[in-house]
Amino acid sequence: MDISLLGIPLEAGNSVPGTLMGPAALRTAGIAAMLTGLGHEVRDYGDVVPAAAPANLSGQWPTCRNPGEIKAWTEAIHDRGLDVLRAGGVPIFMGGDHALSMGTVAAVSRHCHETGRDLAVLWLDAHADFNTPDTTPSGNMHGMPLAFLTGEPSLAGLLAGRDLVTLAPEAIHIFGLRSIDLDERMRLDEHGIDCIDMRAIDETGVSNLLRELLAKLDPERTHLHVSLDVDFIDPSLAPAVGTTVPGGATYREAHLIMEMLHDSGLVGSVDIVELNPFLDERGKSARLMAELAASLFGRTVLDRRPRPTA
Ligand code: NNH
Ligand code: MN
Ligand code: MN
Ligand code: MN
Repeated sequence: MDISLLGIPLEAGNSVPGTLMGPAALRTAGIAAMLTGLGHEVRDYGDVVPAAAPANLSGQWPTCRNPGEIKAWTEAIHDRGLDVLRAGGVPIFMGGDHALSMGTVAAVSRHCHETGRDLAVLWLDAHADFNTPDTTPSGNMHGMPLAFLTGEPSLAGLLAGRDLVTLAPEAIHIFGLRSIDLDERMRLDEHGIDCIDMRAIDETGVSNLLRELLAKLDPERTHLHVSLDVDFIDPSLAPAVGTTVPGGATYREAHLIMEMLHDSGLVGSVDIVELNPFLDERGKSARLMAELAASLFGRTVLDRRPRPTA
C-alpha cells in the first residue's frame, strides 16, 4: 500500500502549548520505518505551512481563541491535504491539535465527492468536538471540528473560497466518549449523531461495537476516515495530551480497534491528533501512537487472513 505522511504542527486550536511538536515526535518514534517494515511504500510530504500573517478575526468570532490562525490553517490544510489525497495512497495526517480535522476531513470529503465514494468518519476521542462558538465552554477550537464539518453556519467562514462538502450526521461515529459539555450533549441529540461512550464499551466490548458499526458500511463504496485523538486512550498509557480524561481505552482495546479497522479494508485516511510531546514521559505516548498506526496498517501477531483454498 502507498502511505502518505503529512505533518500539521498546529496548536492554535487548544490552550496548552506543545502540540506543534506532535509531527516531529511521531517521526522520531519511527512511524515511517514501522510502516515501511510492513511492506508499505511510505512518502513523507513534510509539514503544512499556513499563510504568513493571519488576519485578526476576534471581532468575527469573539468567543473563540485564535480564530484568524485557525482559518489560515484550515485553508492551508484543506488545500495541501487535497493535493496529497489526489496524488493517491492513504494519508496519515500527523497533528497537531484536533482543529486540524476541519481541514483534513474537508479535504477528504471533497475528494470522496470527486471520486464517488461515501465518506464515513470514526472519531476516536474522549470528547465529542461538537461545540460551536455559542456553546464552547473554553473557546478552544479543537472542540469544534465536527460542528464545522456538519455545516455549522457560524463556522463556515473558516474555509473561504472552497466549497465545503458537509458531512451528514449519519456519517459520523464517535467512539470512546467520556467528557461532553451540556449544550454539546443537546446538539449531539438534536443531530442524532451516533455516540458510543465508555460505558457502552465496558458493557459490550470494543469488538462487538466496532463490528456492528463496520457492518453498516458498504464495503464497495465506503472511504472510512479515522480521526484518532490521543485522549481516546487512557492517560496512564498516553499522558502526552493537554486534556487527559481518566477511564480511556486500554492498550489492547486500542490495538484491537486498529487491527479490526485494518481487516475491514475500509480505511482511506487517518488523523493522529493532540499529541503533546512536552507532556510525554520518555516518549511513551509518541511510541504508542506510532505503534497503533502500525496495527492500523497491518501489523499482526498471527496472520488471520483467510487462506486461499488450493
Ligand atoms: N469539550 C471541550 C471544549 O470544547 C474539550 C475539548 N477538548 C478536546 N477535544 N480535547 O478532543 O473545550
Ligand atoms: Mn483517493
Ligand atoms: Mn478531539
Ligand atoms: Mn479529546
